[in-house]
Amino acid sequence: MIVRPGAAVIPAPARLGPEDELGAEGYRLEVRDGRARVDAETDAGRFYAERTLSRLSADGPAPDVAIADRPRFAWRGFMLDVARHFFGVADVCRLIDRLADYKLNVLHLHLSDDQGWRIAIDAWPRLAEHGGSGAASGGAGGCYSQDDLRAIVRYAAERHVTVVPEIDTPGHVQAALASYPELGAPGSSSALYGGVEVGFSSLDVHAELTYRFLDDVFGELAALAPGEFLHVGGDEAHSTSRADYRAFVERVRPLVAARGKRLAGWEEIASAPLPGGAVVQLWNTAGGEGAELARAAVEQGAQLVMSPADRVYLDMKYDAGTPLGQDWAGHVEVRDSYDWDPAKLVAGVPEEAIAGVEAPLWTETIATMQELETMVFPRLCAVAEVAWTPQARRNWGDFRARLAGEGVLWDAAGMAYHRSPQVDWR
Ligand code: TNX
Repeated sequence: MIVRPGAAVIPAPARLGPEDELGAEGYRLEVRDGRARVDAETDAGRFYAERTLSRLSADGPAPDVAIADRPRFAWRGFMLDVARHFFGVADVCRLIDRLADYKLNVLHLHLSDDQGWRIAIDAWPRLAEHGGSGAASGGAGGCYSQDDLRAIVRYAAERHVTVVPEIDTPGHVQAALASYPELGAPGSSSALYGGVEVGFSSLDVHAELTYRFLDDVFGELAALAPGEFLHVGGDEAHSTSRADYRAFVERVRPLVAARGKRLAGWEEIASAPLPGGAVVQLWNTAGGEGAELARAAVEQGAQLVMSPADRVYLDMKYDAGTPLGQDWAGHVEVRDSYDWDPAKLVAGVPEEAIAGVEAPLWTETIATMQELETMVFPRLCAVAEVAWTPQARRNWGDFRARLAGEGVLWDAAGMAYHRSPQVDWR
């Protein structure tokens, strides 16, 4: 079967043999003389077959093909930080459409941070009213109503994307402390915060009120987002002692379990005892500590989600000329996002311990949809292929040729993207 060069899909199909199982997300697709036949065991598999077919026929009738395909990893994610800058339901849904194009299946929403609280909680109304009123760098505030979040969850589910809601704890909580000062560690400020520093705020880990608060928040969130996971953050709790951090995680674990959810958290959480079924999200692998924490997580039986900042942090600048973004993890061009193997990232962390890959977009410097798209594309395509396509089938030269074809579609759709010098755009 011949696939025309410009029409090949992203992520590249796995090319299973006839005896390989399709699994929960796989499909077979055969096109002959313009007629398509799909085989799949699940709705998700049929959905991905349709995505492939729609890309194959993006610029005319689909060519004759026979594809047998399934993903390498079960967790193929994108994270949006709506706390530093807020993005409304329509913007998020537009993004979910792109996640579906590239067969990503997790939308992790970073719903709270120092700069903003973005989900209405009935039991604690000032979180939305006051905690949601600001943003980083004097940006406009905003907050999802519970109906808003339900709408996002539903739109995502229709595209086989699961929303993983995150409430960052015990640090990154200034917006909550500004709303309810009694939640703060002694000496906490109760002012709204519009800066971009991290690590200064903390819930009072010794107060019972903190756990009543989190129980209420987790309860309402669990009802809104029916996915398996609740993400409790846990990163950069620089103003919480190690002992207090551990004690805090031990108090939070049963609250998450009581809501029927599995615990997800940033890599720091692996410094505390983890519950069964936990997922630990790696971010700081280049610095060294992340590797230790990754091994600690695996020893405890947790699975890892790989988000190495120097590969997949979509807020990193592409190069020195990128006007937006940060560079603390270096510059990240599209080839950096493509040319790595999650199973080789950390010595002692094998493929079986890896749930998948996720690309976060932190939004300290990103306020509009156009800015967002410029940082996300084309790197998200690279991440999608890392997450979907077996390592042996991945090839930069082939990928960059297919990427040029996506640029044509993005131009037609009026989307913004970074015209990386590493790609021969048409
Ligand atoms: C680190 S990575 C953070 C975020 C920042 C990001 C900026 C992580 C878990 N925490 O609070 O937004 O760097 O790149």
